[in-house]
Amino acid sequence: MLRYWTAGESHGKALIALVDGFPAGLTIDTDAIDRDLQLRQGGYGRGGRQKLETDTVDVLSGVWRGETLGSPLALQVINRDYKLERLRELERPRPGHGDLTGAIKYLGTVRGILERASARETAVRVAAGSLAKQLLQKFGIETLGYVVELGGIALPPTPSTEFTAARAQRDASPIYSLCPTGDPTVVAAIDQAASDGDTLGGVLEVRVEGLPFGLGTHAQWDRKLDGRLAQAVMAIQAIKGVEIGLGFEAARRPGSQVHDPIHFDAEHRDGPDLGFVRPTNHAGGLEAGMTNGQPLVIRAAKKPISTLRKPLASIDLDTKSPKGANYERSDVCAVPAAAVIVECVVAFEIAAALIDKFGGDSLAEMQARYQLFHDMALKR
Ligand code: EPS
Repeated sequence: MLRYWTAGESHGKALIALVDGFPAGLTIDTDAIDRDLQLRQGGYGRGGRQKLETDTVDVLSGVWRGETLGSPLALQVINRDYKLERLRELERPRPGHGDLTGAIKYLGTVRGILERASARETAVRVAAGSLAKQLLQKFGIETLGYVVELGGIALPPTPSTEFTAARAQRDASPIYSLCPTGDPTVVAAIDQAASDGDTLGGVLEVRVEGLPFGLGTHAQWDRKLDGRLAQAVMAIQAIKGVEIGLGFEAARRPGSQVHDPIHFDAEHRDGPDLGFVRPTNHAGGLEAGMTNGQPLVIRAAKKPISTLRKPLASIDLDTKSPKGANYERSDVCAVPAAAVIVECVVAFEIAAALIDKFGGDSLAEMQARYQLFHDMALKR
């Protein structure tokens, strides 16, 4: 069973991800993890913090001579802007952040809540997910997250771009979209929001290719892969909605316009769909909580960051009198970063499902069992 937890405050000494159940025998490429960490720090609309930080991963345990041992991996990202002990308390909670609710729930300070609620914690979720991506690549599974809408402006992905080219296009876009013609309009909208003291949200899409049949199961609710993915994505800071395939649009169409017909094409026998080709992929690669040989397509809605330079109405927690919410240094827009984060948490859940199906002690055993299943499935 592959799982992880994180620890750390936004301005504490470091962030840690403890990854448990990762198979032995994978040579870790820490440079590739660092590239994802840098991508998470980027994207147009980021604030001053990212100029202070240069996020890199330090693998503290679970490896010998660069290879995983099957024992827990502790992944660390240092906070250069460590200043937690010197930071002041906030008296005027920010609407939309955890400030008010957390301070009441824990009968404590706003600072004690916001430091952990901050999306800075996603740095180590990216480290864990980026590691998971390296396992997926051993099985020919590739993942890509990109922005499809920002500040209400649609950014339809350029159709049918091959995966490596699409990744290069995403990385070259200032807002991590696959729609170069839309980027300048969105950049201007972010500039406008910045000068208005406002913030912007958006929609992220993640596509996963090369998935075999049968990750996840129909047999029990908490092992359905769609449910696990939704939980992982929804648990990212500021995410307010998740949809798979057609998502909410499926509710508006008759069944004949929703479900993906099944054909057979012997020429496709070598592909992940084993020749069971589907002319459409409205299901987004999942049927009954299991992968169906099609690419996975999942989207997430991210609300605008709740720290506004032009503050929203709030109160002073001590006097209860009306006051504008506190302003803390923040970002105008972290939607591009969220594309990387959603990609990484999705990759982690898929790696967990892959281990559920093919075992998790060692990479070599997983690969042998994967091949055995593939050969048996071809006889079905
Ligand atoms: C973040 C670092 C934070 C914020 C942002 C995410 O830096 P600081 O608060 O020191 O400026 O930019 O935090 C939030 C969006 C939030 O809700 O708290 C990061 O590294 O991603």
